[in-house]
Amino acid sequence: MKKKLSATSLILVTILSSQSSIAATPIIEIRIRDHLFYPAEVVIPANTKVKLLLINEDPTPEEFESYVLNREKVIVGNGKAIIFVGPLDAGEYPFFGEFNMSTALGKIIAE
Ligand SMILES: [Cu+2]
Repeated sequence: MKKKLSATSLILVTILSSQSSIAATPIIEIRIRDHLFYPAEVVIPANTKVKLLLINEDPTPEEFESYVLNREKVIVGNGKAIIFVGPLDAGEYPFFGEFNMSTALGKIIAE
């Protein structure tokens, strides 16, 4: 006869499996300096949710924006911001700094 999991062990399994998925989110650091992104090209694993940590080293604010990623977020001068992207299909996803569109250009490459 199939043994039923007790309520406690079921909860335990759920917590453990959620713990492992939270811990596995890769963090990618992108710095803004002199109205440029460093790195400007970010390679991430496809089909994986990642956390972008944007660090603005300029004293002026910048707005991280991407139409294809459907993301838009202001990073204050000398501030930080977090943006989650993905899971993405393999491909290229351009982003830009709306306050400095002629220089602040980058892309995420999911492979
Ligand atoms: Cu915008």
